[in-house]
Amino acid sequence: GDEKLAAEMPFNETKPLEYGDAAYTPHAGETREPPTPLATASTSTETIASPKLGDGQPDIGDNALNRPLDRVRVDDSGRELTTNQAVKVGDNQDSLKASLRGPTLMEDFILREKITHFDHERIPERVVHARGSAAHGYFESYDDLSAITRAAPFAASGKRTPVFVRFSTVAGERGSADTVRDVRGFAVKFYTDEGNWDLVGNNIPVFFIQDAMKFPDLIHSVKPEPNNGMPQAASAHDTFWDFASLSPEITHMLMWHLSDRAIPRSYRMMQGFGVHTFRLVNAEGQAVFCKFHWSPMAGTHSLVWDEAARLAGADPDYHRRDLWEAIDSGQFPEYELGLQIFSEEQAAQFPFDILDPTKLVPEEMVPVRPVGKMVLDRNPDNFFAETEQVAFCAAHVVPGVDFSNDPLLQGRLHSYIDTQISRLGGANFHEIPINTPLAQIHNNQRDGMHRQSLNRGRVAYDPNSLAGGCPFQAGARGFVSFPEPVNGNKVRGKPELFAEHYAQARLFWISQSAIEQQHIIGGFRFELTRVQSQAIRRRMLAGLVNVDAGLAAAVADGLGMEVPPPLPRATDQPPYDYPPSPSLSLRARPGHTGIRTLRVAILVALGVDGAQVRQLYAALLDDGAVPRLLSDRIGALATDDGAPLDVEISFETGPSVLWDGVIIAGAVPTVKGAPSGTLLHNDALALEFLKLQYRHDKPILALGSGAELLKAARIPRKLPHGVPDPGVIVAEPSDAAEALASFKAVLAQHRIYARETDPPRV
Ligand code: HDE
Repeated sequence: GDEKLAAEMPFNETKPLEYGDAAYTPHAGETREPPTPLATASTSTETIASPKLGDGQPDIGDNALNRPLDRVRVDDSGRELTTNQAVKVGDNQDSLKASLRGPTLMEDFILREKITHFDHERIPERVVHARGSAAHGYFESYDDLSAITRAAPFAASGKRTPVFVRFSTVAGERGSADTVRDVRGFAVKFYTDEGNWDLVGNNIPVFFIQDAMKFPDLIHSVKPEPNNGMPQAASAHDTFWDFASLSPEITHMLMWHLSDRAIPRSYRMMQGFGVHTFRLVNAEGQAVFCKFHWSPMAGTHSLVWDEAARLAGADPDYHRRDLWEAIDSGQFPEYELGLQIFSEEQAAQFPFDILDPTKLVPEEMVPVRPVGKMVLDRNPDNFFAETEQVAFCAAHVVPGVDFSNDPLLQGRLHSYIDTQISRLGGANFHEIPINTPLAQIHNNQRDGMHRQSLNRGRVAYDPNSLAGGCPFQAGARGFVSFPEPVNGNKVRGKPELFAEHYAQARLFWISQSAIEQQHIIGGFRFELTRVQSQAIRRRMLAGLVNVDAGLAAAVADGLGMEVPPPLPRATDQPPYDYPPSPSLSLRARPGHTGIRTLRVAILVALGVDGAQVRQLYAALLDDGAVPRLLSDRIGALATDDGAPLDVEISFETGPSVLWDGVIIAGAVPTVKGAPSGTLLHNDALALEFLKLQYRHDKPILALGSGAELLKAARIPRKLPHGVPDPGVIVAEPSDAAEALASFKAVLAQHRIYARETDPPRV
């Protein structure tokens, strides 16, 4: 079967065997015409002469750009080494020399080609969002939404559209750590039947500034300071907070940025937002306003700050690895797309301006309607070719989606294409395979750096008669901008409601649980402690007074400062008094995936109860969790029942922060040479492991003599206010099954925040 098929197919064609249809084709209710297969394409190019002298249209049976990525996949297995001209290379170890000890010859084109290519391997990194990780998948519409929008992905219930999604941090350079405090990018490229639509969003629904004019200043302030290049991937420095304290419009965003939203547990466990108000337009030209929301099926979960900081050292690729491994193991990340839809008339009633990207539309004012789900089911083949070269552009929309006049969005419409031209080396970046639409491209654009398509015929202009007028204008089938009436004087300025900067910051604050509020206070304390200028700290505190007096007092206390008088407000209008919005708390979305993909360390040592460990391990695997055996060193570990355990990871390579929970296995002191009783209690790494599991609010299960290790690590069994800690579970080996069930229930909740004290007890 497969072997025969492989032998008959052109070499690169064997790649889809790895992925099957998933290589590019969505199924289940898909309505897209698949691109012309390679075979037909090559016949049509060979047999149909180019109609050079214009008796009709050039045959464009296949657009070379529109085939699936298979056409550029390369697999070296079983092949001989060649140069880039496909000349076979006999010796890849030695350069060509004039005698063995003589100088290298200029003639050595093989050496020169290899080194030259190497010299040019890097391209400029993205000026923001340089660090990212991506995956392929599909979007599936729940319903036919054609009454609301003619956008192709929503044309039918069950319709699937392929997507490529890139998650990112904003401030850090390409090699920076994943777990830093930052906004996360959430950029989705839909390869729709009607061209590419890029929904280039973030994991926070509001932004730092209100106008594109300020973006370079914002970014210059948060990036490493230009004199010494420090700090990397961090907002905790004077220039950022200087800018922030002088830009009160930033206040709402800061509340999110200092919250646990900025340290997600996983890209699979954070929301995404289109941020700006967009328009959806149906085939009759009727428009509504829309805000886009992505919500993860795995729930919204975050790290705690001390853990995030340690993770940056323990595994700088933490989020990249997490995404890759989840997809690799078949636990596909899923997100539901929701729309908040409202009319011009509704918008006019809101106490904020819908064109202001520092404001959100509370779900209590406009509910979120779930309209489809996105599944990420395939890792990229090649990080550079796909994740690095993918070019998202906020201006890439398809018929049915349109912009609003949000002045931040308007600036973005220019920026993205412009930046790709320098980053990807020219105007033909749309021909790079990952950027190429699946729909056909036909226009009179020609030439430029690295042009790949072989546009046929002598006509590259419009109007023409020599090519029968092709390509034709599509008229109403094409993109038609919503005919919004515009009237007024040219001005530089802002609408009045833009001047109110605190009401929604307060809305966010009062909608958080007590522990979330504590974390925000901790975030401000950390960042402002790093700030050296007293004046900046004071200005920031003065702004916070306008959000909440208690917040300002708590942060001031952390900095050993007095609360200053409030910053003067920019408008005389009294701020709108929003009721709390429970959906703004991370706890609003616990998720429905149980303990799937969560990583559980099982601590073992010589003398451990082997049979019990094997049972625990199997039970966790069954539930889709990722159990691993940990000890002071790896390798075979003798057990009482004769069958050795295979210890997979040591404390030094698998420190506590890499695990979502821990099980301490009990001892059965019948193994020859094993210490009797407590295992690992002399190992400071094991004790530290437990302390950090506790400090980072993770569940701990101790079986049998494992309880002794808890004691040695001084782990309290009770919460600060005296009730038993549901996440410190101690049981006799005979009750292991019941204890494991309690452990799993707590693990599915991720953290026992009620443990936290300031400073920490453990
Ligand atoms: Fe971006 N942004 N941005 N941004 N942005 C870029 O484009 C820009 C903004 C976002 O994974 C750049 O290809 C301006 C808001 C994401 O490749 C650049 C302004 C939101 C990504 C750029 C904004 C975003 C980018 C850098 C204010 C959330 C990464 C490299 C007017 C809605 C996409 C590139 C990826 C990337 C400009 C504000 C999201 C320079 C001028 C608001 C997720 O074009």
